[in-house]
Amino acid sequence: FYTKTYAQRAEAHPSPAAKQLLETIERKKSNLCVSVDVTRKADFLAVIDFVGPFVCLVKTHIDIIEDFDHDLVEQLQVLSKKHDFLIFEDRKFADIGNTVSLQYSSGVHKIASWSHITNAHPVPGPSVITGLASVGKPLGRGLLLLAEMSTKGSLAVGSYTEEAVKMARANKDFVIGFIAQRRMDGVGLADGEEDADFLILTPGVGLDTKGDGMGQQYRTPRQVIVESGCDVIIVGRGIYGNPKALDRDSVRSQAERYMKEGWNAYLERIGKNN
Ligand code: UP6
Repeated sequence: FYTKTYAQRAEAHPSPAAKQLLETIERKKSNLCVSVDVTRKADFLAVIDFVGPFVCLVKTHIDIIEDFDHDLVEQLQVLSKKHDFLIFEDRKFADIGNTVSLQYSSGVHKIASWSHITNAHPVPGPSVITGLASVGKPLGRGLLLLAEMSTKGSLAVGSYTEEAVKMARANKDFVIGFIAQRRMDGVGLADGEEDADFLILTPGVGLDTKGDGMGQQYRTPRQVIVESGCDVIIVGRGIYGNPKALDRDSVRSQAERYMKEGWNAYLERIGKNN
């Protein structure tokens, strides 16, 4: 799948959530996902409105918002339609099936009702997928497994990563891909087994710094898309900077800059660079 276009993959993809994301990427010519990790509702909605034209996906951590209310979700959905992007709640579920199904469907945030995509740590085993699928599959949602992490000293390596990929292949009716640092095609594949087209969404992307002093490690869009074969770059602070000093023009120009870097890297990867 490394050299296939997003459009070719969209056409062939069996999952409605993956197809929707691939089609959005192709339509907007953007493989950029912005991670909006700010704690005030007004800032959250402002950043999303600024970056909206440049992204295929907006990633949220809904539980960090101090003044969360139902109106926030409604406005997020309005922005998603206005700017044509999907929503990914980065909840990183990691409990038994019954608990994650409740965390996903209920509580204050009711994530499944508005988030097209969410993710889970594979650490509990396949039951975490079964629990989330019981809620999300009927709604046409998709799940990403955290096969690797961007942080220094991550334990999600080696056989853990390989088992995560096998778990995904056994549940490809709901798992659409991975949070990972590289393509997973062929990882842990049995003899004669056919691989699935898993999407690779990659955090730890920044053009101006190598880390954040708290374990985060950054690579460039080109390293991620061309050298490691990932499909979507996830950028947070590299785009919105200091949430206490949000500046519309600078947020927009950074988003545009990352969008262009990500798209040019993709064109290079599929051999269409001039
Ligand atoms: N994230 C990572 N690394 C992972 C998984 N998730 O950084 O392996 C998430 C973080 C944050 C975003 O929770 O929301 O991606 C990265 O933000 P940054 O670009 O500001 O570092």
